Amino acid sequence: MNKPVTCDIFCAVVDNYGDIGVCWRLARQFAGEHGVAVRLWVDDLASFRKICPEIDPALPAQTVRNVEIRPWVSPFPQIEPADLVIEAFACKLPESYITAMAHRQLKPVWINLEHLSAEDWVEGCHRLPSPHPQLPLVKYFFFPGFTPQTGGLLLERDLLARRDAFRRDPRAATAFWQVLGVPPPKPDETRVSLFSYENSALPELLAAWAEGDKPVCCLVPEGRALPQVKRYFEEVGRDLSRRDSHVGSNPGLQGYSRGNLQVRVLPFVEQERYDELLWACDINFVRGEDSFVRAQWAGRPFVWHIYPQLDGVHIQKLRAFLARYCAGLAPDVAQAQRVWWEAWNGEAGRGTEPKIPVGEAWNNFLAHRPTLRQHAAIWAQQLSGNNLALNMLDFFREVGKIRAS
Ligand code: TRH
Repeated sequence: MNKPVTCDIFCAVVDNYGDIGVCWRLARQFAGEHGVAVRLWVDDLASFRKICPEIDPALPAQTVRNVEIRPWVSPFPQIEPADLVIEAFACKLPESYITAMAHRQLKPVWINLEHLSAEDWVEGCHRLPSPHPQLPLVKYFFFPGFTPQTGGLLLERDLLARRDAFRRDPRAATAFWQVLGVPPPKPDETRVSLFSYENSALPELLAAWAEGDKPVCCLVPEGRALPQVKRYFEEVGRDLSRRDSHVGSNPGLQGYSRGNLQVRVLPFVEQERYDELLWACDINFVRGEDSFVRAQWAGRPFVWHIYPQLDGVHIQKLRAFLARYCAGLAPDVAQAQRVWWEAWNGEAGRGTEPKIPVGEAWNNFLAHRPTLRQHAAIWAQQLSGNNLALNMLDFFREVGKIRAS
């Protein structure tokens, strides 16, 4: 079989939106670009609805963008397994489904899609087989990543062309801001989108923006960083929400201001629209996994708030990415990038970089904006040659040949 005709993707939502964000993107790409009949099994349709408002969590089955969406319930229904089975982030398939896979005459290609990491060991583990201890089945580990020896990154066929068309046409951004109810940027303003977890560096950064000599407009999607933003403005005592509550076409939009800082609270937008926000901003703050990748496709300077892990291993992952990302940069630019990213991730002064105040780290980073912008565009272009969905389909073909021989 050259191409899978059917594909089951299993997604357990551990927390936040990254698990479903990645699975939904992959499902849409297989269905829309490769004509695969995809069933997406999700254990939390309410979280799914946040990034795709068309989802009705009450339905036992629904088709959205050519993907069949099914709630992952227990007991799991008796169904014929697909040609390609994707277990996202080791979410553990239902036992009855695994048994049914073993009963298929031509066994499905079973892939465990792993989390993204820039660490070196990923290359050695990508595509490794793990035979089932009892059943005639093999599960393969598939690692996304940043080098040709990894599975690459999720990238829609037309994304970069759509991004460039959006940027070429000034009316596109104007229309986008209008729909969100946000005024277009002032000429000397820095416009940032801020999607992060709770972050101890945030109040200091807001203060630096407010006290800075150039206007900053910060767009904060509803979510985990927002209570901290609100607290900051409560403490400094300026809430714009009452006098500024009827902005553009989005009457509920909240805003705050102090000094040179304007903050606008954005509703969580549909996943496809989130890209436009990244394209339209000068600098993007992103987090987790999927928004981190999308900021790279946006080809603009960005800042990553990595998903914090209790044992601190996330810092190794952060540094592994920084090492790759900064490789082509002049030493002073690389240092400004590293110091600022470490400060944003609560690591100021703990690594090899000097400890400096958050505002200073930001200003040094900002001072290199033209170079970082150029670098971000080149980086996106370089990464775009290694496409995760295409690699998975190639892998299916290769494993298929082994199964048939
Ligand atoms: O939400 P995240 O923090 O998700 C994850 C999960 O916590 C997961 O368990 C963890 O393993 C992983 O991080 C590392 O961040 P992420 O990955 O960026 O996912 C957010 C998704 O939400 C992404 O698909 C973009 C989408 N999104 C929208 O659709 N609209 C929006 O307005 C915004 C801000 C985001």
